[in-house]
Amino acid sequence: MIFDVITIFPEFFNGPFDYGIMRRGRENGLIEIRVHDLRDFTSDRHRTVDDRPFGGGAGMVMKPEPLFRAVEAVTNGEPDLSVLLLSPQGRLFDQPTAREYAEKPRLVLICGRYEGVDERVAENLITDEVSIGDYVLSGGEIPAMVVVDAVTRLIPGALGCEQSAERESFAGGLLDYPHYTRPAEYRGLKAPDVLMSGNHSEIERWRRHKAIEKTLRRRPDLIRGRILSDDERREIEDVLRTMMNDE
Ligand code: 4HQ
Repeated sequence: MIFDVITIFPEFFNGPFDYGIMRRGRENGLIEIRVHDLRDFTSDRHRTVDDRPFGGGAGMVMKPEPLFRAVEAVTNGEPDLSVLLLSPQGRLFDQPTAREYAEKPRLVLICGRYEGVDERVAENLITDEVSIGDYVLSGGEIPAMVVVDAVTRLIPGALGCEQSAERESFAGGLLDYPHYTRPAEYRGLKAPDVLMSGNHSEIERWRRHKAIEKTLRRRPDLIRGRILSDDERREIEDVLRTMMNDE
């Protein structure tokens, strides 16, 4: 998978991809991250990428010409490419979206700054406008890194065989179960006995119970938004019953 990142701060990307799964993915040739300086696609002496908004108001807007030229240059006219714009106005980036992107051979990511890009870019150059969450950041660079990271770990071979990309939170649409390691008791705080029992089906049941319980408490929206099988419905009722009895 090739990631083309277009930014006015290319140095921002020195470092974050040099560790762990992303470093290994780059070394193995599973991914390649190409960072492009938007100012290289300007044609004036000052390498201008922004201008004042039509209609007035605060802040600056990213000019269309450098963005169009940058995308055309890095994609070389290759058709059917996904060109992502990171912006709080975008569709929320979630695990299903990451899975969809992991199937593609190439992704172009445009990092906005200032008040954002000229709407003609959003409407005619970009294929997907993507938000990483409902908060305001100073630019699209960190969101682009988030997308590259989440997509990379879903590319077959990117994780060690001992790990599973989708065992973690959200894979089954639930939060992760709680994890414990040695010592079995620390400052009087005990790890659950069941995890030391060696009974693997009991451990499975306990973990699933805890994952459902944590999801019901913290992110009931994840459960409400799901189609449930009869088995899942029974399981959730079971967890709710134990929660009621314990409180
Ligand atoms: N920004 N998810 C404003 C974001 C953002 C987000 C990026 C700040 C774009 C113009 N991007 N610039 N949240 O807050 O993706």
